[in-house]
Amino acid sequence: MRVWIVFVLCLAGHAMAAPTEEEAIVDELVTEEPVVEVGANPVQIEVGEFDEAIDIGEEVEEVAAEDLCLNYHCKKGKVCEVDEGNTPMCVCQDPSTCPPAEGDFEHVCGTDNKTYDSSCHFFATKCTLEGTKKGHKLHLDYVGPCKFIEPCLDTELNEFPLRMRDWLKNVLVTLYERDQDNNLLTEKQKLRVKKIHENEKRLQAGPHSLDLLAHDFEKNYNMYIYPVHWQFGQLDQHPVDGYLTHTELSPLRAPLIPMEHCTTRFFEKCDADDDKYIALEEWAACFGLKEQDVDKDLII
Ligand SMILES: [Ca+2]
Ligand SMILES: [Ca+2]
Repeated sequence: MRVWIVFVLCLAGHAMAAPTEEEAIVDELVTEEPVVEVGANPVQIEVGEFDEAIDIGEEVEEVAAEDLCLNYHCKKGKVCEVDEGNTPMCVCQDPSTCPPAEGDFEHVCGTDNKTYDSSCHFFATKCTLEGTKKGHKLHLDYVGPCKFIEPCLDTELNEFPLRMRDWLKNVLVTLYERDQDNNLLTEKQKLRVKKIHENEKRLQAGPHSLDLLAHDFEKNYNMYIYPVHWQFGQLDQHPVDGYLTHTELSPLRAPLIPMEHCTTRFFEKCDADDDKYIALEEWAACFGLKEQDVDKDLII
């Protein structure tokens, strides 16, 4: 997952707008559900054995607590702690324990329009608001300090999918061309992209007028079907359920917003039924695919 995101964003820098942020930030954006890994082996402590040597006992318990937390993953904003019964659990991280940001590039802007030092600070703060209305509404909006983002005009909004579709296709083709040793794509994915790559009618990557992009979409519509599905599959990971949450969309959305001022409006519009999830059907429609071309089996 991480490899493609970093790569895709590198391309985003070239194809869609200005250079992008460090990969570390993007990695942070991928939220993991809490999972206890199979095979975690809790260390049993006989407290009585250390009654007479309290100092040593504390040390041993500390080590044991670390061990118990070793394979216990918490989602962003939480850290593992061991309770009195030696059970590891996820608790909210104190934002002050986050590593200090090394520069502006680590800052993130929340949907509350506040700049947070880093995504760690953001998620730790969000965790402390869990269960409240404010916490429920708070999301990481974009990478970088909060800034004025010009309103997206209707005409600009219509142009956005034209460029985004072309960009997705080019990202895939570039991944394919560079994939000799890296395994950036699976064999099944390669087979799909091979067809696009070998198609002589393919519009080569580069700056194209909107008219040309629109014309190409009409003429070579079939070439765009797979890239749109591919992108959905890359994002639909936590969990894989055919719906994108705000968090799942973040790795694509958050770095794009400061460069593309229509990003927010575009993805808001994608959620046509306004249930806060973008279903595959909604996603495909958003990119102009016909209903009959939406195919879950293309997510490979
Ligand atoms: Ca999902
Ligand atoms: Ca929806």
